[in-house]
Amino acid sequence: MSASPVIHLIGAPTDIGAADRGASMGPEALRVAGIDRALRAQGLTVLDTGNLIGPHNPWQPPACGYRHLPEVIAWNTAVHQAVGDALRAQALPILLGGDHCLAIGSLSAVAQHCRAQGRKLRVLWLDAHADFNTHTVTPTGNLHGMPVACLCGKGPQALTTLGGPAPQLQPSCIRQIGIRSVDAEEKRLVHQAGLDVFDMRYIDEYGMRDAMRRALEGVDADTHLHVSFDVDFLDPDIAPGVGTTVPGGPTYREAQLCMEMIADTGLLASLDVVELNPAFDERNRTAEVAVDLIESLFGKSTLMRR
Ligand code: HAR
Ligand code: MN
Ligand code: MN
Ligand code: MN
Repeated sequence: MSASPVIHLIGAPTDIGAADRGASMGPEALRVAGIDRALRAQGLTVLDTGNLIGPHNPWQPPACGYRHLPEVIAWNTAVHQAVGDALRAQALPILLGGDHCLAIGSLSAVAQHCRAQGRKLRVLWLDAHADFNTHTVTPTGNLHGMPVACLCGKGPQALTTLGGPAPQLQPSCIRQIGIRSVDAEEKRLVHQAGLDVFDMRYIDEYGMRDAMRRALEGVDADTHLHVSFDVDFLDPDIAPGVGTTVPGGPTYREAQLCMEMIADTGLLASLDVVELNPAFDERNRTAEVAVDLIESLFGKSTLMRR
């Protein structure tokens, strides 16, 4: 990443892969909470590219283990294109979701870009969930529970090959942080893939600092760092505005430290902000917390750096 890239905000107003309606309002809630102003206050140049367009949510039951697969493919194709365009323009894309299925589109573009540039990739997946279900084991058919599996090559071909031949990601480049809700069969698949998971048990025992130090181990100037920030990563006490709250998540301070330690690397090169659901929020406070945390992710610190 060059010294101070232009940031492209890319709105993807859809809840096509989610269990609840409402994440489609996420991009606007983040704008209302002042995401562009907050980033500009850090001295960054921000271009809001507006919202992508895609199919409406038909709200149908799963078919062959997937809900809304054709629509999920359409949205992810649009996201893949937009994120790829931003990266080719040497901008830093921030995907404003939308539900987490959209990470298939963004990370397939990031992975493809890294392959083309010969850069290493490290993905930090901040989430309460592992998102490693497949159509045979998913309890719901919701594709927001499947993006990591799809990116690792397990999923419908139209999604696994969005950035070229599958898989888009090697499990070895992924670090999951904050995990505390994994389905029984999904757990088996996570172990099988050998994902590196810093779950809440780990954070309780060793602290966020140690988790992040280890999650960032081995990144260097040749590393593209991607953060996929599922807002349900945060404890529901500070972030009620998501569809699938899970108690026992990181506190405000733990989440700040997580973001600050990522900022300290200076390597952040792309970001997803997903699963924010204003229909469940209280006076937009979850969006405001998300914007606070994003400020830290881009280097805001309370005091001068030591
Ligand atoms: N594991 C459950 C399922 O697959 C719930 C997944 C919820 N996912 C998100 N994104 N909210 O992390 O249906
Ligand atoms: Mn998720
Ligand atoms: Mn989640
Ligand atoms: Mn492409």
